[in-house]
This record gives sequence, C-alpha cells and structure tokens, in this order.
Amino acid sequence: MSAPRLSSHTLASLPHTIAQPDFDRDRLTAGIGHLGLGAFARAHLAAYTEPLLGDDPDWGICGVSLRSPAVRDALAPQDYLYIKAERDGAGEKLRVMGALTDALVAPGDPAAVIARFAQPSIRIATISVSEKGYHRRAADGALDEDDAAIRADLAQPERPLTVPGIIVAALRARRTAGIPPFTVLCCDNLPDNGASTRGIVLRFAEMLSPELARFIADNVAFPNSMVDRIVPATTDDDRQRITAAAGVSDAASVVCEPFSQWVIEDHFPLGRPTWESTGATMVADVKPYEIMKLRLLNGSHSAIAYLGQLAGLPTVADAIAEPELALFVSHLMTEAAATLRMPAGVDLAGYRAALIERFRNPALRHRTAQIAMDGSQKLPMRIFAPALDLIAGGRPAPCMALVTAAWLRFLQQRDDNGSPLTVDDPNKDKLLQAARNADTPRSLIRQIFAFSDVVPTALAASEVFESQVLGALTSLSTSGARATLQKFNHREEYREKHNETAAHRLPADRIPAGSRAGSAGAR
Ligand code: CS2
Repeated sequence: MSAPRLSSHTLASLPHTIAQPDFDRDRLTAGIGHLGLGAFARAHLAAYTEPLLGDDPDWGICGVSLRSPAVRDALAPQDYLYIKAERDGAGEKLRVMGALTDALVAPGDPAAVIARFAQPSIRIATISVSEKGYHRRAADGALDEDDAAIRADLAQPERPLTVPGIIVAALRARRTAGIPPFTVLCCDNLPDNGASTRGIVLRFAEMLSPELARFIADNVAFPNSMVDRIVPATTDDDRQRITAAAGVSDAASVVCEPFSQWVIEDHFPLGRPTWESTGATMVADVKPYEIMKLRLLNGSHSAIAYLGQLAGLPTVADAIAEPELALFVSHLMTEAAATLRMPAGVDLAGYRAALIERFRNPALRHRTAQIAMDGSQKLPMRIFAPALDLIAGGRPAPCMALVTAAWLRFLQQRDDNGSPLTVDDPNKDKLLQAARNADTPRSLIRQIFAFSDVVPTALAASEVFESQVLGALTSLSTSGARATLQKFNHREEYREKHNETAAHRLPADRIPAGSRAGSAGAR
C-alpha cells in the first residue's frame, strides 16, 4: 500500500522522532520572496528562518521557480511542507519544514510574481539560482547583454523570466505604488555576491530606463552574503528512505549535511529576521569569507569533480577516499590559501580540516557529475581568479593549472577508460565545438582560453600559466588522472612543503563565528 502524502492533515501521524513546525502556520505571512526554489534554499534559507517564525510569523517565505513547475507541483499538494534530512556517518535527522507559505512559477505567470513581490509585506527578495541564473559574463561579472533570456526580458519587461528582469519589474511596481523597495539578498556562490547582483540589476534597469536605474542605485540595498551547506540533488533512494521513516511520502524532500554557515552583511533597510539567533553571523564585510569559501571549498569541489569524473569516481566521498586525490586537494588548498587575506580570528587550518571531513561525509551521495556542471560559470571565481592573483604576484599556480587542465580534458567527454562523459553548461555549444576542433593539447588550451567571457584575458595571456596547463593536460591525456596526480603530488616542491601546514595558521583558533555543525533549524 502506498504511503499517504505529507500535508497539514497527515502531520499528526508522523513519528515523534521527526521534528515538526512548532508554530501556527495559519498566522504566517510571506516577508521573504525567494527566487529559485531549489534544494539549496529549502535546506539553507528555510533552516535559518524556520525557528524564528513562532515569534515573528511575518517572515514566511514565498518561493518562486524560474524554470519548471516541478517543485511547486510537488509542494502544493503538501501545503508547502517538506522534510529536510540532515545526514552524516552518525545518522540521519529528519525535520518537517513549514516556512514556505506558497510557491509561484515565473514561466506560467510572470505577472503574478511581480504582483506578489510588489506587496508591502515582502521586505526581502532572496535569490538562489546558481551561478548561471545571473546571466553574467563569468570572467568579468558584467551582465551578458547578448544573452537570449536577457534580450527577451528587455523586449517584454512586464513579463520577465530572469532574475534581473523580475527584480527590476518588481522594484518598478513598488515604486509606482509608493511602496519602499525590498532588500535584495543574493544567496549564491559569487564573489561579492550582493555587489555582483546589484551590478547586473542596475545594468538591466539602465537599458530600460536610466532614471529607474538611478532610483535603484540610490534606494535599494544589496547586502553581500556567504552561504554554505552541501545539498546534493535528492535521489529516489533518499525519497524512499524518508518515506519509510516518516510513514508519509514527500515529493519535495531535501538531503543535506549537518554543517551550515551563513555570513551576512547587515544592511536591511526594511528590517530582517533575527538570523543571528539561528546561527548566522552578521558582519560589516563579508568579502574575505566569500573568497575563502569559493577558493577553498568550491575550488576543491571543482577539482574533485573534474578529476573524479576522469578517474571514474562517481561521488565526492569516493574521490576524497583516494589518497592521491586527497593529497592534491590539500596542495590546492595551500595554493589557494596563499591568495586569501582573512580577518584575525579565522582559523584557516581548522577550516580546511573541517572541509576534508565534510567531503568525506559517507552518508551523502554528492555526485561529481553534479558539481562538474556549469564549469564555465564556476571556474572563473574558484580557479581562474586565484590563479590570476598568484601569477600577477609572480608566483606559479601549478594546482590551479592542473584543475584547469582537468576541466579541459573533461570537455573532451571521455573518461580515462574511454567511457562517455556528459558536459552540461550554458556555454556547452561553443566549448564542445572548440574541444572537437582542437587536434593537440595546446590548441585545446588556446581555443578555450580565447573565450574572454570565461577565461580572464590576463590569465589567458600568461605564458607561465599556459605552460603549466599544457604540462598537466598532456599528462592527463596520455597517462590519465591517477598517474598524473601521483606524479604531481610527489614533486620535489611538495615533498619539502609537507610539514608546512602550520605556516597557514592565522592568529586565532576558530572557524569563523557562526559556523557550526547541525544547529540551523535543527531544534
Ligand atoms: C558545489 C556547491 O555544485 C557545486 O558547484 O561546489 O554547490 C557547494 O556544494 C556549495 O556551495 C556548498 O555550500
């Protein structure tokens, strides 16, 4: 017999071991409009907000899907309830989440999204749409004005489907109605993510009306934030396991690690939930934390993803269990750490060690193929930016070069056993065309490095970097990922550096305040 569906009506039948919303959901109003209702927001933003709703029911979340109705269709019959499963080697903790008030789908009815975001009760517009959802030129962060979706929104600004299109239309509607603008809070892995979002929104607005752009520039806050929680795509196995434990079926479950972190610049003119009381850290300057996370966590993730894909390793945990790959990640972190300037009080050595433990989480099936997606959007900030910092400072960047080479090799769509690999990337057509045209490793590098929207021209022009990438790519092509890592890790310079980790310890003794395992929304 199939299990009944999770909903307000079936909540009472759940085992007591599964936590439930402890506030009156009928009193909720949406104070947050969220663009991008994927698993990440349901496991992160919602987890930090949920515990506050008993005291302050005005901060419910109205979610908007920007592409398909699938998540709305999964949530609507469940009264927008879903189960969050935090998992690690010690076990699994389930919690029914009740912070969502409703969900809209932009492609079905963009006008409804604008109308909703124009309501005075919405005071913050949060966004998690992944890197490609901003339609930015990855190498310099500017709005990609030639992007087809951006052009379509500029042609029909009252029916927008992109992030800048929706934000600008909603801000315009509020202004016309005399309602003060909401704060825009980016929750994606972009450097200076608030400022980046502001740049994109302003450029979009400017192309419609310079006067509107000036209004936004003068009146809308775009605080920066650093978000962190590993949330792999939910699998059928996850759903079956959760159904078996809960006795109800849930088409919108999310599975995540216990760890989470949120560092937020405290600039919310219309107010905000007291996120600091659920574990977020409010600071004046988020940038060092963002760069640390992008270069250490996400940079390592991309390394694991491409090398793992080449070596036939399906998950992050499989990959990090390979000693040579783990050693390489440690070298990569050392190289990246040399580009960071952290405030006193941040223990980078502790942060790095915690990352390796998180990558080892045996209870998450975080697929290397998932992280390998959208490389042209991710590598610029994770790998190319630190590489450029190093090269510009006259230092070599051999680990960054090796990750770049692994990505180029991945674009050839064969792993080390000759099995096919799938490239999923908004720039896929031109990247794969270039990869097919290239008949030597050098020509592959040159063709991809010629895309100035992806690879910063200053990095592409570096002979030192090109020759490091060439060495690594030649080795990956002839000997495969494992042999390349083996050779690379045991180079003289690394043998000398093995005992040097203490040199990267900065003044204090803690991971940045606010980072903690398992507390967000876990009560
Ligand atoms: C990952 C991130 O898929 C990816 O590119 O690197 O989604 C990563 O899991 C999160 O940023 C962790 O906070």
